[in-house]
Amino acid sequence: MKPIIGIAANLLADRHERVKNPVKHAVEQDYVQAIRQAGGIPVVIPVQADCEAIRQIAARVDGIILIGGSDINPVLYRQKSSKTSGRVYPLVDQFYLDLIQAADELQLPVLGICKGLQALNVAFGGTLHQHLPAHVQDKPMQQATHRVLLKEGSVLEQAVQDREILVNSFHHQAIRDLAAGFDAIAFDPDGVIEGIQRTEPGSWMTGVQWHPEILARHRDSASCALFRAFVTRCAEPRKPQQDVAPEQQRQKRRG
Ligand SMILES: [Mn+2]
Repeated sequence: MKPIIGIAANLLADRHERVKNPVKHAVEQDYVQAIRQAGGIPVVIPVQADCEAIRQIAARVDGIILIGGSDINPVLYRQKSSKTSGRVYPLVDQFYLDLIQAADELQLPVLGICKGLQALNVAFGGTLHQHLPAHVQDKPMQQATHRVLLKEGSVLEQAVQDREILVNSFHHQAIRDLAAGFDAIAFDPDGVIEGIQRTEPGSWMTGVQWHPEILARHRDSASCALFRAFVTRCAEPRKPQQDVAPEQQRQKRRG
């Protein structure tokens, strides 16, 4: 059986919508395609606020992708908003954080892309640079222009079998303080963190600051390898949750 991969949606207001509700729960086609190409079955998870519902959804998928989107509300990493910060969507931010918490409890693999990487860092106590202007390339998004060095032995290095790759770059924020329990595994030549992975045994949470889903559409081998590594991990059986199960059983008996 192929693993089912939940893709967290963004909220999008459709300016051309004249009749129906203009607010859409949106996922770019490239994420859907990249998962299918890598051997997974994509499902879109709409933005929602009910933690328990999010937990139940997480329990029914084999992995989660957190996709690119708007800036994360700086309040969530204990900073005031600077003038260069973009528009924030607190409902989407909380949805990402709730999904990460559920994934952590269920030992569900998570791939965080761009905002997804930033959300992983913030969820575990890290902070962000609110504006790093040099990381938005002029070239089209499908063009890899940005040199990134990969840490030896990391998830990324093992997936792509190389210490250095070329990626695209479309972010104006980046990790400042790395969250505890995470390793920085990819850097640009100036030392900006471009990739992270969680160090906790049994957990697979990896984030990249670039957009591999766009490069994967153009058959970029490193990007395809990253999605394959994630989907392959999602297909593996997870350890049974010995410490959670008895409490759930008690609740069942009570209820
Ligand atoms: Mn970059």
